[in-house]
Amino acid sequence: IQELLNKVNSLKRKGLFQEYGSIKMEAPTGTFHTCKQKVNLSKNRYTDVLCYDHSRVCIPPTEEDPSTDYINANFVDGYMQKNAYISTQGPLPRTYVDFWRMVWHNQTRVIVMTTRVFERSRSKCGQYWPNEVESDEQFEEFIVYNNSIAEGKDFTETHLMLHNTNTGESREVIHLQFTSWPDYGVPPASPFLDFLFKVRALQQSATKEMGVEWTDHPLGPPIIVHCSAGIGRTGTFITVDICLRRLEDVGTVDIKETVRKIRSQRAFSIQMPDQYVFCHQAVLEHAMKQGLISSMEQISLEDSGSDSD
Ligand code: PTR
Ligand code: PTR
Repeated sequence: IQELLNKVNSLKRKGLFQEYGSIKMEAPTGTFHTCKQKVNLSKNRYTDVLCYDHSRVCIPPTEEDPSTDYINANFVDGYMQKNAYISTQGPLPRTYVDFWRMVWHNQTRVIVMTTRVFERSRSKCGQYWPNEVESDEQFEEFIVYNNSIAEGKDFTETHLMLHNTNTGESREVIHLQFTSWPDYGVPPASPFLDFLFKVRALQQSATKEMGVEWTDHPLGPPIIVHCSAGIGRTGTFITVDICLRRLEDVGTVDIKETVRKIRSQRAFSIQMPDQYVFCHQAVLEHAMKQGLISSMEQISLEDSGSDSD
């Protein structure tokens, strides 16, 4: 971790921007055929945010629409855990049902949302869950109930009940929405870290409740993470989570390799140079809080002198 601090202090913002630039230049590691098929085009929120074929999440086709199993979502590996996450776009009204099918099919218990529904009066994500306590909404074979909402300063925790009318089963799904991430920006590190640890704690208790079926997969079913496009803020969240897990396990961090690996599963993950810099800041902030680096150390990102870019 000391190495990371030295790296940040010597590269500074400018050097990290360059490093991010070199990652961004790398060619895609797979194909994008399914997301470009005519039947699937209207299921993409952004025409330029494509979904790799090799890691895409397939949803079970239904009788009414057997032609496609497509949703703009990819499995992303965690630290020593295959498919720890699903990175996806903010659902569109025409993909709400697909989204809930994906939740059900993958046994997901925790949904992480890092955008608001509207930002600067533009729609960034559909209102795909009932957002009033004790209300419910039906999405074809699913009924989603809102059991409780706890609104904090930086994030909102909503407990949903997902009922599958085909099988008669119900599952609790926790929806965690981070509300302090400004669009075109990065969040404040401390609330972001609190949010991340809240996500982990809820995933852990949900997994414990699930019992034996997950004992050989101790971190549980995939956590679904989305923002608007499912690349910028989503990629940032996953990068920091993976890096901190590795830090906790073996005491080292490799942000560059982590981002490259995530990008090989969810194309374009981490959208802006500032988000790349933020990953470094968040990891260092956590390390300082944990006393892993001396609180006397300074993180200095700005070049001295009059250089202002
Ligand atoms: N997509 C832009 C690019 O290709 O560089 C950058 C961008 C990143 C635009 C994030 C908007 C972003 O955030 P928001 O969804 O909050 O508008
Ligand atoms: N075409 C959009 C743009 O360039 O702005 C795609 C886009 C939108 C990319 C949002 C990234 C975005 O950010 P995030 O993944 O954090 O929602």
